[in-house]
Amino acid sequence: MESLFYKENRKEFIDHMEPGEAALFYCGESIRRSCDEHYDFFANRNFLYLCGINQKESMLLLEKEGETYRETLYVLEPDFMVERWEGSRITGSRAEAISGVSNIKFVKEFDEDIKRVFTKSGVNTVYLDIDRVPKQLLKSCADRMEEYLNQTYPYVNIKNALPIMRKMRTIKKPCEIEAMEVAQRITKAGILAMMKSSRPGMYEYQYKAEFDYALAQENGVVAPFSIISAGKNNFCIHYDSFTGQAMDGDMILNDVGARWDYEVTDVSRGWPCNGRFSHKQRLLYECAYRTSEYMFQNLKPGIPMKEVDAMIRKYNFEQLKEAGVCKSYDEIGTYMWHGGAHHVGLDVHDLVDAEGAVTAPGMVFCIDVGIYHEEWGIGFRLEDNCLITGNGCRNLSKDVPRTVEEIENVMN
Ligand SMILES: [Mn+2]
Repeated sequence: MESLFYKENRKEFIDHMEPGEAALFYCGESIRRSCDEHYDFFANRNFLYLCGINQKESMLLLEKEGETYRETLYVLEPDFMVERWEGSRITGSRAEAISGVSNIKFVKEFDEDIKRVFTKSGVNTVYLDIDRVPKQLLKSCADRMEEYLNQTYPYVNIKNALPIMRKMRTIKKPCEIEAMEVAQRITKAGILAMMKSSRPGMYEYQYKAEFDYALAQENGVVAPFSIISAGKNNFCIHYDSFTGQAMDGDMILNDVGARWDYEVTDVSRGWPCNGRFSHKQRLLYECAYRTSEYMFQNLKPGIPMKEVDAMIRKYNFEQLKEAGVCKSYDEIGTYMWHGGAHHVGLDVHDLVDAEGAVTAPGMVFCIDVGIYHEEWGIGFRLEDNCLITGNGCRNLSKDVPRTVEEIENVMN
């Protein structure tokens, strides 16, 4: 992304602030796993959205004073010995070029600055990005700052930045769509590699290796998440062990994506490992395909998101009824196990304001039609990424083989 994207995002957040308010965002820290090992660092997505800096312990401070505002980005100071082990830290000039923030400081200067903000500058309210989920064990940097402020500056009012961030991230900017389109092309290469190498006897980890290899050929892209399963393992929705073997007659399910410029895709395809749909596989697959097509023909701005999910369910029920699989709508839960529409963006289940939302141009969400027929041993999902446009919608993942014919042609 260009720095202008981040600048505009910060401006948009600042427009929500009143004079005398500040906002603080954290990139996050590296979490210890065991002994001297750490989990892979994963930058806070709201922080990334506001400044594009993917470097642990970075912080962004926004202060609104009258009609003007001040932006300060804190990055870790150079440390020759640490960098010898962990790699080089971002420099001030690089951080400025990426984020468009001109006031770059070191993390060690932060404590003094915070004192100034809450004692001398007259700031009485601070926004923190607080996203607590049930059973959350670890306190985030924002949680700890909230506690610190409550103890040290009890007169400071704390507001949650999360609802504003959710709103902002709901509508994608053109550069985000462009990044997603690159990610779609890479995802397609990965899925094609799996389809082309597919054969009975192949292990799930071999499919995954094909997918990962194809992604790596595209500028070293690493899959952000992958669900790849065969046969009965398809009945575990978030299966993650990659140990099963595809036997002749099994369906392969893959629910995968690629990340480009931090934007992800989320695409699912199902296919017979032997390259030919059986009668029952085709019957079920075509129900899902017709449902998906129906959605892409009918989605447009102005539809409540709740309705989108209901449309998928109802239409797919009609298809399954016609196929003789499902008699009454009460039974649909036997074959459809999950919702069919979640937003994608910086996160795969994107942080957006979906509750009560209505489709609008620039929204990107999955149309995910899953059918699970345990008695027949057939489970798969057909999941594409839908961009709402000015008067309709566009399937961003349409180039990944979707019809029975397209899939069989690729595989044979
Ligand atoms: Mn998915």
